[in-house]
Amino acid sequence: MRAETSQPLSLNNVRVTDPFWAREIGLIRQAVIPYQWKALHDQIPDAAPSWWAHNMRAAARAVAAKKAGGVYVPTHRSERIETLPEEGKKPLEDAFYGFVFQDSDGYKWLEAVAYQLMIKPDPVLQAQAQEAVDMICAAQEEDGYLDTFYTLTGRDRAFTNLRDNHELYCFGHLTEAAVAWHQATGRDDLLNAARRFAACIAERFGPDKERGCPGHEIAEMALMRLYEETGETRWRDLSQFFLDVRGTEPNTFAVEENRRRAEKGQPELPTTSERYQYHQAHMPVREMKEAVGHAVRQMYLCCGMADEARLNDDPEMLAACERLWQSVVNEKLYITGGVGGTHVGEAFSRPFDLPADTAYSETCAAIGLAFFARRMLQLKPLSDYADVMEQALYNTVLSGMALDGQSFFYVNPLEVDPDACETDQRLSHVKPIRQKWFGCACCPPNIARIVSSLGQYIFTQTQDTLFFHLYIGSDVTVNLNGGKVTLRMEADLLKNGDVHVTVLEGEAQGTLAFRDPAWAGNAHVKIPAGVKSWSENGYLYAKGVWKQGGQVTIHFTMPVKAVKASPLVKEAMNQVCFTRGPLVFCAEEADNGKRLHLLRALPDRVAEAREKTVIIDGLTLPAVILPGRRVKEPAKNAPLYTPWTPAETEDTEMTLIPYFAWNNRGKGEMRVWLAAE
Ligand code: FUB
Ligand code: ZN
Repeated sequence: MRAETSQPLSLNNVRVTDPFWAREIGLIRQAVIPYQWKALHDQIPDAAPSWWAHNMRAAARAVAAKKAGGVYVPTHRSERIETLPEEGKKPLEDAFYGFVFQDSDGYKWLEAVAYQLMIKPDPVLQAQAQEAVDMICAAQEEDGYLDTFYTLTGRDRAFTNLRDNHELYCFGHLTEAAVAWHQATGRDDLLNAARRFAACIAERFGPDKERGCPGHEIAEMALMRLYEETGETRWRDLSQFFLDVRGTEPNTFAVEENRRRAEKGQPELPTTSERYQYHQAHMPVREMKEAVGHAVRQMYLCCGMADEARLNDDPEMLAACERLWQSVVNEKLYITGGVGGTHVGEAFSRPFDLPADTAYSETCAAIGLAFFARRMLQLKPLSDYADVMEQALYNTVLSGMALDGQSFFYVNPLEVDPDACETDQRLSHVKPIRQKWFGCACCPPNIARIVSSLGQYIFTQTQDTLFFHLYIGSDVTVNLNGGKVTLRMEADLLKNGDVHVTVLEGEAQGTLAFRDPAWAGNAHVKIPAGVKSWSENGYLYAKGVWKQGGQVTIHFTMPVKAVKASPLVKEAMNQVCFTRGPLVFCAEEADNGKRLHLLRALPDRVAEAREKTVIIDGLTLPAVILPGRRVKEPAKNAPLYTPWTPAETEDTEMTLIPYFAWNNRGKGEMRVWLAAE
């Protein structure tokens, strides 16, 4: 028998009280969700339109016309990934606009709302979400099909381009939203819509039916979630089918592509491994060793694989997950918890290729990594997984959103020079300021859903054990071995490493397991008398009877640290990054002037670091002051090359702020890696 796996807690049972994260969750509720609702309705001035509400309403009209017995003739048929109104012309009421996966923006919004409703009921917000649910349900075709792109551009071509056209991706996001909505409200309207679409998909694809799998993964984990919510094993089996058919011969994407080529009278093409790496379809998933291709796709695939390993008790799949995890964290992870070293294909690059200025590091990819880490934690409580989850959450996930929640980064580089971004085509993917919205707006609503569901990353539990994976202040109610207790965790890692856990009420016999973070120095731990404790895999286990007043106190030392990358990371050679606890710091022009590359950090003197606070956008944040040097600027018209002499430097002090907070004081340079002297 394998060890028991753990489960995230219902958000009804976790109330995040952490000074920093409670604000973030509240910001999502008060600012981001209303803002995104406007975006879905194209009401943000000067921002790229979303087309979400437009497409849903148009599809609902098409569906109504079909139901009324009419024949719906699309005003324009399209195979394109993105369709836009003809220049200078008014958008057609019944045409699909935007990217083929536009439906998913609203599904993600709805999922975030559902989590927020679990945290705190709100009839007004729920009514708004119900409006979205009704719009979605109205766009569902009679046979369960639900994808506005094909409904509006030619339903006869549905499921013929799984590789590029994202209908299984939209299905996945619909299902994730539907489960969350069901859990939040008890309503099964959206859940039934998801089940009907799932049934429509299962009618066509499966072991004895057509072979096919999603070109952009997510349906795999969504189906597993649908199975967990409904107990209907057919969804688990469909997920497993999608996982196991991927990358097997004949490659389903090659079959599709060749069919399309044949329709156009073009010759068949052989499958190329490189072409299919982008979709992780270059080999069977159980044989995979290296994270490759489009980073979000790879991370979402890993999530589906980890769910399959857990729900089918599948050691072969678990081993594949572990290999992919090692590939990411040992060779392809930015220190900011981001992944995806190249904008070409929004993809993982080769091992150790982690450029700072041309980085892609899409916000969604870091979110996908956090999803994967949580799933690995469910399978095995190893602190390494939680370390990476925390690294992604505190750095790249947060950097994806401005402190006021009204603008967003898609790409999260570790070095920015605005002049270069604005003039150099090689950096055209790097935006020097956060954007109000995007034509391809996958990231902003993804931030909303992960931050709103943070409680499911802080804790997981088995029947006996409550795991504290993240030290984020929260009140949590949990049932251990039949006894119910409410615990209060007080923590504020932006300030210090002190953690107090107190039993507020109830009594239970069981185990509390506290992660020992990789960033922590020696921990001082106090547990109640009579509680037995031991350490295992980076967790401190404390087993005993937990009753009112019982307390655990942990003090993690959290000094500022100087960190270097493996010498195999060419881009970070002789450079240093400063961290404190889970936070990665960066230098910004606002504090340190222009030409940040002239700064020389002094890692040997890191003990002299002084902590201070800065107020950015009304928020008090930790900052660090470090001794450093600055290379003197050359005289005007100095020659480009001169005989070598040591650089002339002068003493300076560098002020560093948390990476996630950069670019909240206007446009300016930023660097995470600083030249080390
Ligand atoms: O394809 C859907 C989403 O759009 C991906 O996850 C992002 O990387 C962006 O390409
Ligand atoms: Zn994204």
